[in-house]
Amino acid sequence: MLTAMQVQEKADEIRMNGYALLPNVFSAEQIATILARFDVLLEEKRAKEPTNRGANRFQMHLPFEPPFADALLYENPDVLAITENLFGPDQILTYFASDTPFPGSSYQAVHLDCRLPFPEAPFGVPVYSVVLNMPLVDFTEENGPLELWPGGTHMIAQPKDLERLAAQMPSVRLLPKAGDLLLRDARVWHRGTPSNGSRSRPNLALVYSRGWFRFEGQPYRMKIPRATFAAFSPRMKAICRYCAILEADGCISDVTL
Ligand SMILES: O=C(O)CCC(=O)C(=O)O
Repeated sequence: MLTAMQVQEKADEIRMNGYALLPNVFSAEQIATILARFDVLLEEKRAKEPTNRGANRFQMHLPFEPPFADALLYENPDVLAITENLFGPDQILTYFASDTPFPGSSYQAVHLDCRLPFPEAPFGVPVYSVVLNMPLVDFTEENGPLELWPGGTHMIAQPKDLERLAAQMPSVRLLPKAGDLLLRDARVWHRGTPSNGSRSRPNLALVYSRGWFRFEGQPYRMKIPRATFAAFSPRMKAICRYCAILEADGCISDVTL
């Protein structure tokens, strides 16, 4: 567990730089179990659907079930302490998915993961949405690491010529290890890079936001099995209040608290 001072430091890193790393959260055994199941699901998807994030790159929603739905991931005390420091007590979890380049993938366009509440304003507002990434393999220079533009891109208006500006600004290619967690402000400019690795490079993604923030144009809703939701802590139930409940018969219901 992080100390109160460490939580403050990590939250401030996100405020200032746009991201922070939490090293060694998951063991090699836990990662191996998650990766084995992940590879099966993604191969099934690849066999029946075209790529949905450019050449040899897949976005895939994850079922809220083991081994993915592990409280160490979705209710991680350090992560929630950091997001609570950033957001205040009211936060929501609305996204549980993954991004995976395969060898032969190319550069993505530089992008933000959420819209800006005041797009016309020349300056940013405090952090309101954070992506939690969980690499399932070590990121290396070869396997298409995530490239970020830290140092303030989350705090400015979204320029029309994002790609041109990004080319003039310093970026970092993050190389977290499998088992580490990455927290990044959803506004930070970023892109996936080309992979020449020996296998795919899965990166799980969860999104936590202030209670009032909504992603637009997302028909997708996280579905949590009824029994899993019933076993949640009161805090986690509130965090998941905009998710859907997956009933035993496959029907979907709204959450009632
Ligand atoms: O490469 C990654 O892990 C993230 C990719 C990404 O930003 C996206 O697909 O929107």
